[in-house]
Amino acid sequence: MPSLFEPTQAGSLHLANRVVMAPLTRNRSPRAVPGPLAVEYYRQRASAGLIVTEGTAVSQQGQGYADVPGLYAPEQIDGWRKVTQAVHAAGGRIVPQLWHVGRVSHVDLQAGGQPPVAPSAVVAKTKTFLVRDGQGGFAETSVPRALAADELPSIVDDFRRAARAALDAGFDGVEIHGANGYLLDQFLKLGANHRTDHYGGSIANRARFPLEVVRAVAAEVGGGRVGLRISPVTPANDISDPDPQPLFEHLLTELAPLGLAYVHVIEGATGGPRVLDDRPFDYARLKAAYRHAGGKAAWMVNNGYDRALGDQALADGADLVAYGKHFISNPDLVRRLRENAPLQAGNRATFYGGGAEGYTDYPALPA
Ligand code: 8OZ
Repeated sequence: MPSLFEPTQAGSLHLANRVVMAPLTRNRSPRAVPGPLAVEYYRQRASAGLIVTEGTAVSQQGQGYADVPGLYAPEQIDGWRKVTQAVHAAGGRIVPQLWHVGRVSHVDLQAGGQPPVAPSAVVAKTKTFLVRDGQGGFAETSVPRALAADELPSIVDDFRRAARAALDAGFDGVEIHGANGYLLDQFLKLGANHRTDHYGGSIANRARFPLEVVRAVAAEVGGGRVGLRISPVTPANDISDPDPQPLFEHLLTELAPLGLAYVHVIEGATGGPRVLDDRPFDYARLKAAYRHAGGKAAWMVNNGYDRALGDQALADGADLVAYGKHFISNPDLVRRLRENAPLQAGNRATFYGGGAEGYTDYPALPA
């Protein structure tokens, strides 16, 4: 039986173990530049088989929260280079999560106070987090404007350029954020996509823009360096679809020939229940459809995993297990899982924003 603590290959990525640090928004990058604290934070967690960074905006338009990092300006790339060097020096592997929030944003974060962009002008009933006059707080997302079809190539290009910038910054590859009700998920799902052009309506049309993004990024950096995160049924950020099973089977079937590094699947409600009675989904069937189409990417599972559930997932055929919140408060999570050592609890008050407290001050077990 495969072990969480054995090396494995995911596309072009050689990983020391199967424990992945999931992407975690931490809001500690003023001016979208990751600084010395981020270097320390990621270095401390380098024993993960793979680190997926916090969501990292591919453009200013893709920003939706205060103090989230980017990968579109030279000083951001320089900041990330110090992170990747520290993680590599500690023996780890790291990819950034490339992110465009779409409608989950606020006019205050957009150039010239413009509305955020989305497939359709439908507001998300969710909140974002802003800092105004040094004070952080939640705010309703702004009403978005619908993107014209001829604007989409420039967003595809933002993802492509951010992927190139990621390799320039020393990352081992990239993860594309296709989950949690952000831009790609907004195109996929009927709750946010009311378009009547060839980017809306049928499953093939709704998958068109996400597929264009993944194909462009794979063409830029090689499919074996690209992961895609999806969340077929999450209600996060007010997203919904009446029939996600054929939608995601189509998406992954189309992606099968690209030779991706991994497919990262959030099971159930992000950070919440793994099974939703009103939103059933057959993940094994999705994976079988992908494999049937020739897809060879590592299958990464996420949401609410502990040691026992992780062992079970590998026994059931998963290749990688992504742990989120546990990595916030346990920098040496791999060792703790291996030794069945107690896990430290995290302080929610310091999850989003702030400085070293609750970020780089969780201790590892003594050597
Ligand atoms: C928590 C807070 C803000 C953003 C996601 C990027 O859900 C996020 C996120 C999580 O994917």
